Amino acid sequence: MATGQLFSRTTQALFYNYKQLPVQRMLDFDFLCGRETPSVAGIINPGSEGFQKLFFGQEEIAIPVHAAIEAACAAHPTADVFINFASFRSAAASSMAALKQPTIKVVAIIAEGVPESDTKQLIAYARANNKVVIGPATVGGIQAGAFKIGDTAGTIDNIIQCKLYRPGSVGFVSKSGGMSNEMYNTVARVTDGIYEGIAIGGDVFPGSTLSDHILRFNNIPQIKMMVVLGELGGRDEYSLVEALKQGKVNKPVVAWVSGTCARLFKSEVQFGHAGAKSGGEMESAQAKNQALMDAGAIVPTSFEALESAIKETFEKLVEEGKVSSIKEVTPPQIPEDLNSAIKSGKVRAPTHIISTISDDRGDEPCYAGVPMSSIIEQGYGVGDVISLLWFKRSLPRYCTKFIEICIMLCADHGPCVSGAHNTIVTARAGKDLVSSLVSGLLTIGPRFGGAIDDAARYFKDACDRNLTPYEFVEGMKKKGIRVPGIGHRIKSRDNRDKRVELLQKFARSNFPSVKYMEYAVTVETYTLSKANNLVLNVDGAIGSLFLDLLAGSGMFTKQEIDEIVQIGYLNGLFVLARSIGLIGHTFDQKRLKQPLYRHPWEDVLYTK
Ligand code: Q5B
Repeated sequence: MATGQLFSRTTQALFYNYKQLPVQRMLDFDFLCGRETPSVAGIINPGSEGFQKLFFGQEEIAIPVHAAIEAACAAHPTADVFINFASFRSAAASSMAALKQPTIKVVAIIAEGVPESDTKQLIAYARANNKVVIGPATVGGIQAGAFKIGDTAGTIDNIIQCKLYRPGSVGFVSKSGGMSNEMYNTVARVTDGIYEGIAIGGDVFPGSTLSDHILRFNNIPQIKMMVVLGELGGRDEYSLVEALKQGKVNKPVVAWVSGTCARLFKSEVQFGHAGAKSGGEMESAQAKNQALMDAGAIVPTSFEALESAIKETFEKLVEEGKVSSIKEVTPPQIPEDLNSAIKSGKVRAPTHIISTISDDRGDEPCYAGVPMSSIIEQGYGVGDVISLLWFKRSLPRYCTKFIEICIMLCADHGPCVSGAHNTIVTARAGKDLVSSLVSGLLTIGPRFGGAIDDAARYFKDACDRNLTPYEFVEGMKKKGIRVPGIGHRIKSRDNRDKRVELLQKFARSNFPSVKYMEYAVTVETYTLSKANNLVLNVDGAIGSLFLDLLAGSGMFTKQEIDEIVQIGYLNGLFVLARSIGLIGHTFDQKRLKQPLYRHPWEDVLYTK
């Protein structure tokens, strides 16, 4: 194991297996300590690359993300700490890969439950190559005012309370990460604070031992005394006993081995950590405390007395002039995250989007306030869903049935119409479903399926103004506008559009009034007097009938009807309906394995 200092104010780490919170906590600690560079140089997220945005104080920074350990080490050759947040299944392999990198000096393994045989191999490799493993099953460690591993020391509030943003004179090592938080607090209360604290982890075979760190602390001039918190089980504390006996430690060591209560139990007790079980007498807390005391450590009579033992030891050092007084600094305030500030009611922030038709935040999604379970249980149809999401209300059944009829009748009109043709050509060019679908949808407009809104606008205006069909059609002609919803390329007086007839039939028997549709029919009668193909087409039929639905259902105010017509909701019916057919044409072409479409030369008039 390396001797002396592991970390400094310029130490940088590579963080393996990205977890947002511990990385952000490291960066917040950096800011608190006034570090100039972030302590996380790079993130390794197996298989993905790029950048991860995080905060360094108030500033947002982009930390590089690497797909592999080797690439990360090559990109950040000065980052010598590897913080491994992999699961217990992959921690050993990734830790070994990191140890094998020449740039990595320290590997901290957070996972609990790493197989002991794997840990032993890591330990052997690290010792042979003069590297340090902290953990497994550790929260990590901290050098006050300089560098922190992951979640060590908990929240920013705790770090500030424990004065970990600036160095003190105490080196601390424990097995337990949870207890190290407690001890940082105790040490801060009765001394000038922590210089470095390490939790070695509670496994039977820790990557580095209590004595490894005590011997290292002994070589760090800024550390004036050491505190050790061991626990029952295992024999780790005895290597410290040996080091003390051999005179390898010349600074005061205050030690306590917890778990003295194990004797109160009749059978063997397993505490929280894998290694914390009362084995033979030698592994008991009492035996280890006694051995440490015999070897020269300052051992209190109970855990409660540990605080005063630390206090007395520190005060003695002060009296002896071995500790120089620390210059207190006020740490900067960490800007609070917007989300937590909003949650606690401290700030308000404007939203960027307003939405009124659906909400997925509760137990189940709601459409216009109607929960999904009601929609299914009460047998709603597509027409009901459309009325909730488009019109924000439940419409009477005859209205939603009419919407469904429109969808069914307009779902497809064969392969030769503009939309289907485009979709077929696109699908045959090898494009995907969405591309093929939208290429067909993009043909919808005033000449193809997209005249419903304009038909409704013009028929409404003319009918509301009581224009005769003659006044209306000739007035439009004067303006150079063809009446939307009138005329068809293949349908005529003698070859009526069945869809129009079906819609009219349904409306005549179900709608309270078909005033607008009847008006459109009188317009058709007039235009048919000019040419056979100037029939009321499907756009005109839907446009005029929807006016009747809006006006006759009693579900819409006059202003709402005007708004619906003015915004233009009704082409949506054709877009929605025809998507069904266009998707079908895409699948059809793919199923038939049709090759690239090329239009025949013979079908083009080449002219100058
Ligand atoms: N006049 C209709 O050309 C026509 C008038 C008008 C009032 C009008 C031509 C045309 C495309 C229409 C069409 C599709 C052939 C709607 C849909 C979905 C689809 C599609 C699919 C599916 C007319 C002669 C006289 C003149 C004009 C007057 C003309 N148009 N008056 N309103 N609209 N349009 N839309 O015969 O007094 O004599 O001077 O083809 O098909 O999109 O199946 O494909 O489901 O997929 O050359 O169904 O416009 O007429 O120009 O000689 O005019 O009629 O003012 O009056 P013509 P012209 P006057 S369904």
